[in-house]
Amino acid sequence: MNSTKYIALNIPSSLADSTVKSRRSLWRWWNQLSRFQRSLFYVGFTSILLMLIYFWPVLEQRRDNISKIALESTPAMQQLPEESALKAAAAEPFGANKVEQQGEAAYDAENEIKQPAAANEAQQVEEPISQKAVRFKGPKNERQKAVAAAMQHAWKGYKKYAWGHDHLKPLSGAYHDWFYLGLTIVDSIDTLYIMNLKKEYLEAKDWVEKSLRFDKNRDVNLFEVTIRVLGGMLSAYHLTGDKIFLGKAMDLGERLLPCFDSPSGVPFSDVNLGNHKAHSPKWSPDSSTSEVTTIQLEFRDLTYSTGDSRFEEAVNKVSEHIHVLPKTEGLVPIFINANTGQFRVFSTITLGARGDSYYEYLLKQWIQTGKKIEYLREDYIEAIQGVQKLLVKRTSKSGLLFIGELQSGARDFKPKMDHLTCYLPGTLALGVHNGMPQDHMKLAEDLLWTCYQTYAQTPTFLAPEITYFQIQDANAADMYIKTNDAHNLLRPEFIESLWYMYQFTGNKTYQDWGWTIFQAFEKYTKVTNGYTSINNVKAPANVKPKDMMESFFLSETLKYFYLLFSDNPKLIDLDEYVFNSEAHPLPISKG
Ligand code: DMJ
Repeated sequence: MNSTKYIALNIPSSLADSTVKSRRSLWRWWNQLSRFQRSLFYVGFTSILLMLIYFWPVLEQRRDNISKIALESTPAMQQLPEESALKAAAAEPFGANKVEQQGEAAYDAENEIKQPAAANEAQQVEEPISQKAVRFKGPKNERQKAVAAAMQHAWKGYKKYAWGHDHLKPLSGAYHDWFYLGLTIVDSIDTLYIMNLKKEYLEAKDWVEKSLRFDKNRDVNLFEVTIRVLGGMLSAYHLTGDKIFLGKAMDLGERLLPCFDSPSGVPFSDVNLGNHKAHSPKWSPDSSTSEVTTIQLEFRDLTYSTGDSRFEEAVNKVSEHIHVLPKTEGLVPIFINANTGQFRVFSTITLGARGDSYYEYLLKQWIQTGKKIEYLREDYIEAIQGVQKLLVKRTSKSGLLFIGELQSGARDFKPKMDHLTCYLPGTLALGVHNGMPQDHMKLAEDLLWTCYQTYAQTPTFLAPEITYFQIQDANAADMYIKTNDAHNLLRPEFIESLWYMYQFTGNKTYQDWGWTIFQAFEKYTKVTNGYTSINNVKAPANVKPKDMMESFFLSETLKYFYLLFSDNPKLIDLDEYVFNSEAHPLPISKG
């Protein structure tokens, strides 16, 4: 039998009485009003009702905005993006709401392949006129597919064990932080986009949007953060057209500016992003020469992109200052003091660590600014002459050309070459393409061959960090590797040079060299959860993994492999873009 149960409530009679009483008194009050008074009431009530209906959408909008601002000012968590949302977004074509610019769209147009029409014209109108998305269609051949798969493998391990941190430690399944800025993500974004890895790209973008914060009480290195983070954000902005990246670049640029408040204008090496205090490195009163001269492309691009002239002014001042300092045949010592603005006497001259990208950015700044700043061209030409005169030597046995170092204030020559120096053939080829002296190409080809030998002559087919060359004994081997220099950090410089040389010569041998080296990376550095630096390229049976995957492996090494293996010579057009020192492409000024 159904039975309904009730609970008895005893309402105090005083309360019940008072409710009834107040209703009655309201009715009595209404009845006592005159007809005129009641009409006035009706008019007032109806007007309020009409106003409410009219202004309701405005009130709603304001309420939305307030909650949005509140959300934005809530500290973001290191969160992984929603899988389902990302999958749905990844199904959309890149740049569907943007105007195509070049990249593969231009290549397909030349080759009469039809592109789907750009969708959603209404949204196109809202895009800034100067900013168009470049569209990439993904790997086209087996080698490119293998590189894209390597990128996905590296990304997967990073996502699983180091998400939001700077670097992955792939063996221990842990992470490493340096600046606490998610370096691997910000460095990878344009590579993911160029490879058309949509899901991964959207994961990265989502993290940047929700979790990348610069208001941290942390010291960072101006150069490293500029080439990796500022460069990464700017190139992502230029390729995708997404203003999220520009907003981040502006915020960061502002926080880096205090570095330039030194007595000489030469920047201090470090700055606290939270309290904006800049200072020299803890271990020395000096900044590295390559560091203070390898920030110009990025800061200038920030000015071009925002219209705020402070960024370009700061770095122009540095370049102009260094231009007038005394040098050795155009070559610079590797340390400079931010207070005095002078080079450290007796410091080494090298195209390797701490010197390398000074020479690279002389040329690239000249290209970026539309070949208008004459002193940059002159300084570059003088420096390459200085390299040929003072640093280039050949081995006794096979005549291999290499670039050594001058130590003790340009007095002692050391037949030692860092792998970092192998960026030079690419830069020389880029220079010749832009009208620099033709004999630079011969130097580029000879040095490229030697760099290739630093790979080919090890049993792993991977180059060591540093190689020594034999210049006194014609019977001894051309090169030797000291035990402490036998590590390989997954660096990009040689692959970078192969790409430039292939771009400007069309010689497919360079692709084949690259492919052999890519396979060596696969064999000796690939592990279950990513790729690892190794300690010994001389011991194939035990390469001694270092348990570290640097962000430049994804930003540079894999990107240059992918570009090198492309069938499309204009996948990224070197007449439109100049690559920064971390492989982030930035537009060349046409103004
Ligand atoms: C990168 O961070 C940059 O290429 C830098 O200019 C030099 N070293 C590493 C890669 O080897």
